[in-house]
Parts: sequence; structure tokens; C-alpha cells
Amino acid sequence: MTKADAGVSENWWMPFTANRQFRAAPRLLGRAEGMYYETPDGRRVLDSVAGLWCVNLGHGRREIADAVHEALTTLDYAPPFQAGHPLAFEAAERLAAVMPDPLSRIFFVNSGSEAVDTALKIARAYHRARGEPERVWLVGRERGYHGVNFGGTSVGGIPNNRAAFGPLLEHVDHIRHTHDPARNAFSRGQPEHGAELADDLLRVIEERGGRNIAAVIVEPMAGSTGVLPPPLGYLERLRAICDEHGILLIFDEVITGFGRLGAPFAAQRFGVTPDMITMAKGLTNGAIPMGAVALREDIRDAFMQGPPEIIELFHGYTYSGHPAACAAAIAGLQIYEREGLFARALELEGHWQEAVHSLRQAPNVVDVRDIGLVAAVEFAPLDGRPGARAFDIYTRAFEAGLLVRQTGDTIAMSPPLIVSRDEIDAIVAHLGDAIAASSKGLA
Ligand code: PXG
Repeated sequence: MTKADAGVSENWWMPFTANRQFRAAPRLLGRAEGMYYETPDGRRVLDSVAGLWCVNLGHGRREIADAVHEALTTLDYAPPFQAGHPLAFEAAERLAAVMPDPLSRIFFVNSGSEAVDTALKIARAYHRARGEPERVWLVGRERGYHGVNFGGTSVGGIPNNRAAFGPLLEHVDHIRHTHDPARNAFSRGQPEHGAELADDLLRVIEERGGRNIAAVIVEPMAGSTGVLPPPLGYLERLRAICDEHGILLIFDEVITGFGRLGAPFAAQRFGVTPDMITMAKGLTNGAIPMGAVALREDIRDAFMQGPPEIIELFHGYTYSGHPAACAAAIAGLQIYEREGLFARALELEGHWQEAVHSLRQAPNVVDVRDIGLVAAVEFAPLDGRPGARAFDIYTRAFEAGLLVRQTGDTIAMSPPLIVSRDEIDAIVAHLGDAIAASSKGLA
């Protein structure tokens, strides 16, 4: 074992990782503070992705750690079925306060994947409770990522994430994605073209019957498949079509929630209110696993029928509303509010946009897109080796002290919301260097 891979055992099967390649050249992280990671051998790495789109408040928030410690030494665990504890009610109340009206009812889970599967099940059960049991179809979108559980994998629109797993959920369909570089390359903020792509939902309605569809789930801005801000007017149109046909609209805000786009949620940024919002990541600043579904009051009310001793929804997890997670969420929400971090992405958007679009001239760049404090730089793929160019840039950037995220031939960035203007400039400078070095190295 060399120093670099000290401690890299075979026992951990790493998720979404090229395990054999990783072991040949491990990238290890040892500590984190503010905008930086530090490797075990003491190199600083500027974090331009908030870990994995989750550490929105920056690393090492003492207040969150202290709140978690306090929670665990007071009440390590409390069963959430037929019992409760004060932190869960408080976390739900504080979370409801930052949701768009009227999404004030909160169901706690432990991840984005669980939030998605929970929302899909609630959608079907809601229609059934209201006497429309035939509404079972679930509609996702191509290039959508909704986690990795069976429901989310089924409505997701990433072929590689589905291919190995045999038959997925029945009664699922997909609408077209909105990525259209021919018309929208180098857009700043929301692209101009593509509102009419929402009408693809009419095709599915025609085919499946509007009365048979329970819900449509989309990321208001697709994150994992390369940062795809919604075309102007697109979400409004999707909302209108869903309304017309009694279909629930679910926004998967696992990435766009918690200030990423300059408002608490993308729903508020875009002025389009869905019927449910799924979230995770920034809810606890990534410090403790937690997710949630926020839903319209009257959706939950539809379940509150029959004798009061009946359990209204046969769904939930052992760790729904775990005390440590609730403590982290409460502390996190207090920091977002106190430091004005829900608005910060909007304040920095102009500087961020100028900085990232300066990479337009860099070698092999075919698109730059941004919104809020997110951006993506897309590259022309190497012949016959899709993803190889961006992966090379990713590894070079890491070696030079910058963490970015690679997906396909796209490099995505979504820094903690505490990022300074100088750090934005440093992120872009480092990435520019990695792109230049890669274009020479791979040529
Ligand atoms: N929905 C969306 C929109 C997500 O982005 C999930 C659901 C699932 O969340 P969990 O907590 O179950 O992982 C996500 C997660 C990437 C990347 O680099 C993105 C995610 C996870 C890992 C990597 O694009 N998003």
C-alpha cells in the first residue's frame, strides 16, 4: 500500500464510482472547513460543488454539530410511529415557514430517494382517497434524476441508471427533456426557447388518458444531468396543463432547494407552485441524512377521514424525523435565515454568471449555462469516449486543488452559498487551467 491509498480497503463498495479506477488513484478527503476540503496529506481543495450539492452553508458549521450533539445526548432515538418528540414538530414548523404557500405539511424521510418514492406513493394514495383510484400513471421526464429507489428509478430519465435492473414500476411514462443546445447554447439564466416542450405532456395525456394520471414529477432545474435551467414559460405551462387535467405536479427540489437559485426553493424563484416538493441535501447542510416531502394542506386533509384511530397513510421509515436530523435541520434553517443565505445566490448571480461565461473561449467548450449559484460547462466529447474529457478535467482540477462535479462531458459547479467573489474567481481560474491542461494532455 502506498501512502496515497492508505486505508482504502476492498470492503467498501463505493456508490456511483468506478471502484477499480478509484483504487488505482484514490481521491481522499480528510477534513473540511468553510469553502475548503483538506486531503489526508494536507492539501487544500476548494469546494465548488458544496460536497455533492448539499453543503450550502459551507463546511464545519459548529452550530449544527453542537445541536446534533445536544439532541443525541438528550434523546438518541424516538420511534416516529404512534409517538413523537418536540424536535420533529419544531423542524416541520420551521420548514413549513420557508415553503411556498400552501405547502405547509411535512413528511420526514432520510434521503432524496426516499422523498421521491414517498411523494409518488402519496400522489397515488391521494387520488384513491378522493375516489379516483384509476389515477395511477406517474410521469417523469427524460434526463430527470429522482434518486435510486425503484419509484425514482422508474420515473427517472437516465438510461444508465435503469438499464441493469430489469422491469421497473409499471404505469410510468416520460415527457421530453428541455435541453436544446442548438437553440439555447450559452444561455444566461433561463433559456429563451422551449416553453412549448411542456406540451409533450399533452401527448402523454392523449395516450394514457388525463384521468388516469396521478402526478408529473420534474426537477424545476435538472441538476444531475448537467444543469438544465427551465426555458422561460415552461414550468408555467406544465402547471397549467396539470391543473386542467387534475394531475398533481411534484417539483423534485433535492438540488434546487435551500437557496441554490436565490430563493428558499425554485418554486419561489420561478413563481410556479407545485402540489408537492421533495427535498433533502441542504435541509441539514449535508451533515446528517434527512429528506422531506412538503405538500399542500388539502392533500393531507384528504387523508384525514374515517375513524380517528385509523392510520391514514401506511408509509414511513424507522428514522423519519430522527432527533439528530431534526436538530441539524433546525440549526441549519436558523443559519440560512440569520445570514440571509436564501437570497445570496441572487446577489452573486451576476458576478457568477460573468465569471463562468468567461470560459466560453476555453478549448472544446460547446456550452456554458447558469442560474442562481449553479453552472455547467459542457465539452465536445472525445471520439468514441463519451465522458472521458470531462473526467480528465475533473481529475486534473482535483489534483490542482479544486473539487467540481463531472457528469457525462459536462462539469457542474454549485458552490456553498457563502462563497466570496474572490473564491468565485478562483474557482473559474482553476477550472480554466484544468481545461487548458486537459486539452494539451488529451490532444
Ligand atoms: N432527486 C434529485 C433531484 C437529486 O438530485 C435525489 C433525488 C436523490 O437523493 P439521495 O439523497 O437519495 O441521493 C437527488 C440526488 C450528481 C449527484 O452529482 C446528484 C445527486 C446525488 C448524487 C450525485 O449529480 N442527487
